[in-house]
Amino acid sequence: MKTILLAAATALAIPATASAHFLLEYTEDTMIEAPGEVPVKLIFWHPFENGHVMDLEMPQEFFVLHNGERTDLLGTLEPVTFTGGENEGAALVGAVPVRRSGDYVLVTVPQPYFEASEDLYIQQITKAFLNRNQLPTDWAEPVGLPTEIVPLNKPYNVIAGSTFSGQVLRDGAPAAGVEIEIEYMAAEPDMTSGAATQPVVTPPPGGSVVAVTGPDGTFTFGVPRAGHWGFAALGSGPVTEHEGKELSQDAVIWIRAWDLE
Ligand SMILES: [Cu+2]
Repeated sequence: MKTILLAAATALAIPATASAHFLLEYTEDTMIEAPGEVPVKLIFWHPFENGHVMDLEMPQEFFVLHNGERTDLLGTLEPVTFTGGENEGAALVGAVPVRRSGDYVLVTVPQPYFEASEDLYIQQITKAFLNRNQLPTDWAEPVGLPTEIVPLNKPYNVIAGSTFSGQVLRDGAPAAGVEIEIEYMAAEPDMTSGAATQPVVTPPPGGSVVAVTGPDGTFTFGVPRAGHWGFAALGSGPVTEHEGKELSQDAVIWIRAWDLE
C-alpha cells in the first residue's frame, strides 16, 4: 500500500512535459537560390500544437559557420513579437549573409530561460542548416558546442518516408541514454505578419514523440512527412545548474524533409 502511494506521489511530481519546448531558427527556405541576406526568426515556442510562446531574450551567441569559418550575427538581431495560437511573445529577427555556394550552419546559444512551472532553467543550444547550390561543406562536422546533435543524414534534403539519424555529443563525446523529443513544425512562422500559420496537423495522442540514444549516442527517426522537423536532446549538456537551480541544457537540431514528386 505504502509503495503504491509513493508511486502515485512520484508520478504526480513529474513535471508536465507533455508539450515540448523548441527554440526555432526559422527561415522560409533552406535551399537558398539567390545570394543575399536571408531573414531568420528565433522563436521559443511549441510549434507542433501551435501552443505557448515563451519570451526570448537576446542570446549569448548567434553565429553562422560556412567553410568552417564563423561569422558572428548577434548584431543583426532585432526584437519582434510573435503571435502563436495561445499568446504573443518576444522573439528576434536576424539576417544570414548567404553568398558563396555551400552549407550555412546557424547556431544559437540562448540565455537560460526560467520555467516557473518546473522551477528550472532551460537552455536549448540550437542548430539549423541552409545550403546554396547543392555544395555540401559543413553539415556533417561538429561545431564544437558544449552539446549538439550531429546529423548523420544531410539535414536539408531528407526524403519524407525515409529516416533521419543523429548523434548526440556532450563535450564532444557520444552521449548515451539521452531522451530526444521530436517535434513537427505543424504551424510555421509567417515572416511578414509575425503570426503563426494555421497548423496543418495536430500532434498524436500520448504526449511528446520520443526516442532515446543508444550506447554510441545515436538515434534514428522515420520521417513521415515533408516539412521542418525538430529534435531536442534533453539535458544532454555538461552544465546542470544555473543560479542555484536545475538547468536543462539541451541540444536542438532542425531538419527539412521533402516529398518526392
Ligand atoms: Cu513547453
